[in-house]
Amino acid sequence: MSNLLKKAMDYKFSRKAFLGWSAALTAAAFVPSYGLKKITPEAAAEKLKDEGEWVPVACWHNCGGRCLNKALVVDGVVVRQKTDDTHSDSPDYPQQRGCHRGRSQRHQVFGPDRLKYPMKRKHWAPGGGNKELRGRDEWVRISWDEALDHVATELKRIKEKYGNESILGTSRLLNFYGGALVRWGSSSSGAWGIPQETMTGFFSWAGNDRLDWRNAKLIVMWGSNPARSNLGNPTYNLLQAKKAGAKFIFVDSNVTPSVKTLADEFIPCRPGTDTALLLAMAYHMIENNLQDQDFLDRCTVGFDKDHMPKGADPKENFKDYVLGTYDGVPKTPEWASEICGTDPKVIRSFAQEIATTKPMIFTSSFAPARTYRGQQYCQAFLTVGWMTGNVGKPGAGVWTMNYASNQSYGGKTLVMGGDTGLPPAVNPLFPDATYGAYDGYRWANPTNPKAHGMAYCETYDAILNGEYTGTKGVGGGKVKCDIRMIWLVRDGSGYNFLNQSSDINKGIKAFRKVDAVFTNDIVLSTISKYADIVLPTTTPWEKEGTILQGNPEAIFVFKKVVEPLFEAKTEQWMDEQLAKRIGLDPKKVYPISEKQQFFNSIVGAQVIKADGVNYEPLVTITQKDIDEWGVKGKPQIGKISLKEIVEKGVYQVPRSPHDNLTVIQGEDFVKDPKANPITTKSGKLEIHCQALSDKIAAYGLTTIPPIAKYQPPLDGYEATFKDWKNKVKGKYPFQLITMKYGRRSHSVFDNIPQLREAYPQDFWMNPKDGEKLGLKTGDTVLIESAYGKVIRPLTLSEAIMPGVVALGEGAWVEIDEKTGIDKAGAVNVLCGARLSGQGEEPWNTTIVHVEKYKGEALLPDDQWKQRIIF
Ligand SMILES: Nc1nc2c(c(=O)[nH]1)N[C@H]1C(S)=C(S)[C@@H](COP(=O)(O)OP(=O)(O)OC[C@H]3O[C@@H](n4cnc5c(=O)[nH]c(N)nc54)[C@H](O)[C@@H]3O)O[C@H]1N2
Ligand SMILES: Nc1nc2c(c(=O)[nH]1)N[C@H]1C(S)=C(S)[C@@H](COP(=O)(O)OP(=O)(O)OC[C@H]3O[C@@H](n4cnc5c(=O)[nH]c(N)nc54)[C@H](O)[C@@H]3O)O[C@H]1N2
Ligand SMILES: [Mo]
Repeated sequence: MSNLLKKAMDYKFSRKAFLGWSAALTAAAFVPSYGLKKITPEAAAEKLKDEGEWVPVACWHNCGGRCLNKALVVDGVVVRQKTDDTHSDSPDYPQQRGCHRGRSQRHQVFGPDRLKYPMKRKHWAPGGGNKELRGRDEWVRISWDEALDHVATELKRIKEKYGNESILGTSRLLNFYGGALVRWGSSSSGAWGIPQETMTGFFSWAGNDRLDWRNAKLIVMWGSNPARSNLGNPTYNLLQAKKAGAKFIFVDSNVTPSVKTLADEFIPCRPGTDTALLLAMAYHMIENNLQDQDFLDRCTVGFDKDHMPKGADPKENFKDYVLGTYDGVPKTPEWASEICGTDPKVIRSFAQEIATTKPMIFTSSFAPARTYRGQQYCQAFLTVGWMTGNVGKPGAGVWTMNYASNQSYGGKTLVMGGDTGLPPAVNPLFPDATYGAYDGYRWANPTNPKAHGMAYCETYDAILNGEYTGTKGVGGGKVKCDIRMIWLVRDGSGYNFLNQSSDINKGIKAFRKVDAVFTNDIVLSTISKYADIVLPTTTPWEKEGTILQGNPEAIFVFKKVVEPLFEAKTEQWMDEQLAKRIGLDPKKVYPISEKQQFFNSIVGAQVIKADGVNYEPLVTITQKDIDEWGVKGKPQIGKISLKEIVEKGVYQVPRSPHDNLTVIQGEDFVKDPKANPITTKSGKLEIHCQALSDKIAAYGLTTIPPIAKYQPPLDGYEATFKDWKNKVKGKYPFQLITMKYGRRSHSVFDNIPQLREAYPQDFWMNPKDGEKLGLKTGDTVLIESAYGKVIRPLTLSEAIMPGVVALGEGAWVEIDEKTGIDKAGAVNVLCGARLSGQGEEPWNTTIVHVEKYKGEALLPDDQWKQRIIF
C-alpha cells in the first residue's frame, strides 16, 4: 500500500509512466471517498497534504448537476479529489457538493482505457473497406497526420461526389463546409417542448425559486426521482421544504430513493398511463365542483364551452370530454383504474387533496413525457394543475422541471458566464439547428422550408432505406436521401446516438452501411467502438479553461489541471487541421484562440445587482491580468478578482429567504392577465390549444387533439395483452421503464469499475411476477422485446409495481456476436425506434418478455475487461 502510494507520487505525466500509474491507481491505491475497497484514503491525504496543491476541476457531464470538485495535484499528478469547501454549508447558502461520480472523475481522465492515440480499424479503406467489421475489427494506432489525411480525404470525396446532404452530423467545421443533415427531435425532455411553448408560452418551463418551495403546503412530484437523477443539492433543497412543513406526494411506478427520502404518500401508476389517472382526477374535481373556476375563467381558455378560444368548436372543451358528454365515456376513477392501476379510492382522495390544499406545487419531471404520443401527458398534467388555481403565488406553481437549472430548483439566473466571442456558424441545410444547440432539445421548427434532416428515431431507417419523413415546411411526404457519412468529429456537445438512442441493433446495421464513420472521444464509447477512425480528445482537465453553468446561483471556472495526455488534442485543434486539408481557412473557422475564448467568457460574466433586476460585470480584470494571460481585453471592475475566481473555481450568490432575488413564476400574469398576457396565441394558458395540435401535425409523425385526451400509446400497457377484455397477456407482458441510474451520467462513467461495483446494473422486477416465472434474485434473466435481447442479473424488489420492470439507461452495449444478445443491459437494445409527435423518443413505453436465461451466468461487470485498445 505505502509502496503504491509512493509509486504514484514518484510518477510524472510521462507517457511511459502513465499506464503503470493509472493501473496502480485503479487497482488499489486511491479510491473514491465512498471507500469500496480496504484502504484509508485519510492516511494518504494526510501524507500528501503538505506536498500538493488543491485545484478546482471540471465535472462537465450532462447530469444536470453543476458542482464543485477539487483535485490534489502533487508533482503534476492528481492523487485525490474532494468537493466544495469554499464556504461553510447552510440550507440557504449551500456548498455545491459533488457526487460519487464527480469524485470519480480522475478514474475517467486517467483511466487505463483513455484513448491515447489516433486509431483506425484494421480493415477500413477509403469508401469503407470491410464495413461489416465495424465494431468487431482490430484497432491499429496511426499518426495524427495519417488520421487527419484519411478523414479529410473522405470528407472531400463524399461531399464532392454525393453532396453535403449525404453527410450526417453537426459541427462548426461542417457548417463552414456547406452543412450537413441534422437529426432533430427531443430525447431529453420527451414531449414537453411544444406543449410548453404553445400552451404556456414557455411560462412554466422553470419553477419558483428554491427558497419559495419552503412556502408550499403540498408538493406533488410526478415521475420525478431527484435523489437519483438530480444529484448535488436538489434533494437537500426539497428536504428544507419538508422541514418547513410541506407534505410530499410522489406518482411513479417505482418506490424510488426519492420516495423513501421525502414522500408522505406514494401513488402507484403504470408507465405511459398517467393521462388516464389525471383525467380521472379532473373527473372527481368536476363532479364535486372543486376546480378553481375563477382562476380558470380569468387565466385560461378551453376548460368549458363558455370559455373557448376564438374559432374553436365549443364541443371540444375539456370539461365535456372528461364528463363524456359527447363520446359517452365518463373518465371516472373506475374507468382510469383499469388502465393506470391506481385504486379508484386513492384517485379520489388524491384529487380531493390537490384541489383543496393551498398553496401547492404541482411538478413533473420529463420521464412520463418520454412516452409514445407523450404530449397527451403534458396537456393533462398542465390542465389538472391549472384546475387547482395554484399559479403565480408564493409556494404555488404548475411546471415541469428543467433539470439543467435544477441545482437549486428554478428561480432566475443570478450569475452567468459570458460569450466566447466565436462568431456563430449556421448550418446552411438546417439554419434552425445552429451550432452549439444541444441535441436533446433540438426539436425542429416543422414549418421551416430549410430543415434537411430527420427525427432521431428515423435516422437508421433513413440510412438503410434512403428516405425519411419530411416536415410540413419541406413539403411533407417522404424525402429521398443517400447518407454516406456519419460525422461525430464533434465539438463536445452530447449526441444521443447509438447507445443513447432507440434501437441499437438497427443502429449498428446502419453504421455498417455507410462509407465512413469518424468520431472524436475520450474513451472508446459505443459510437466510437463502431467507428472507422477515432481521434483522441482532451478532457476539460487538459484544456485552457472551461466555464460551467446551469445552476442559476453559481458559475464554475476551471483552468487547465494537467497537460494533454498522450496524443490527445482539443476539438478546435482537430477542426483547424482538418480545415487546412479541405481548403478552408482555419482562421475563419476559429478566429480566436481557445485561451482568448475562455478569457472572453470570464470577462463577459454577469452577476445580478443589489436591486435584484439589473446585472453588472462579475470579474475584476486588471491590465496586469491581461498581460499575464497574453490575451486581448480591457480592464474592468467587478465583484471578484480574476485570481480569486480561478483559485476558488466558483462564484456563488449568497441567498437568504428574505432577499429580493426570489421568483414567483407568473405572478404578474395571474394578478392581471389582460395587462400582462403570456406569449400564447390567446395570451392566456391554453387548455384547448389549436397551435399545439397544428404544430404536432406539421411534423408528420403522429397527431394530437387540442385538449388532453387519453389515447393508448403504441407499446403501452394495453399492448401487453392479446385479449384486453378478458385480461389475457400477450407475447410481451411486461412494461419496461428505463430511468437514470446512479452509476452514470447517461453512458458517461459506465466504464469505471468502482462505480460499476457500487451500482450494479441489475434488472428489477416485483417478487410476485418473479414467483410466477420461477425466478429469484441473482438469476440471470433474458429480457426480450420486438427489437432485441438483453441478459442481466435479476433483483426482485417490492419497490416496483407488479407488471412493470426496470433497467437503468446508459450501460455500454456489449453484443455477443454469436447470439446477438447484449450482455451489458443497454436499454436501447430493447426500446424500438418509433416515430412520435415532435420526434420525442418514446422510451418509457416499451414492452418486454422475461425468462430465465439458459446460458452461462454473467460475471459481475465490474470484473469485465475495460475497452483498452492501446
Ligand atoms: N444519475 C443520473 N442523473 C441524471 C442523468 C443521468 O444520466 N444519470 N441525466 C440527466 C438528464 S440529461 C435528464 S434529462 C434528467 C432526467 O430526469 P428524469 O426524467 O426525472 O429521470 P428518469 O430517471 O428517467 O425518471 C424519473 C422517474 O420517472 C419514473 N417514470 C418513468 N416512466 C414514467 C411514467 O410513464 N410515468 C410516471 N409517473 N413515472 C415514470 C421513473 O420510475 C423514475 O423514478 O436527469 C438528469 N440526471
Ligand atoms: N432508453 C433511454 N435512452 C435514453 C434516455 C432514457 O431515459 N432512456 N435518456 C436520454 C437523455 S435524457 C439524454 S440527455 C441522452 C444523452 O445522450 P448522449 O448525449 O449521447 O449521452 P452521453 O453518454 O452523455 O454522451 C456523451 C458522449 O460524449 C463523449 N465525451 C465525454 N466527454 C467528452 C469530451 O470531453 N470531449 C468529447 N469530444 N467527447 C466527450 C462520451 O464518450 C460519449 O460518447 O440519452 C438519452 N437516452
Ligand atoms: Mo437529458
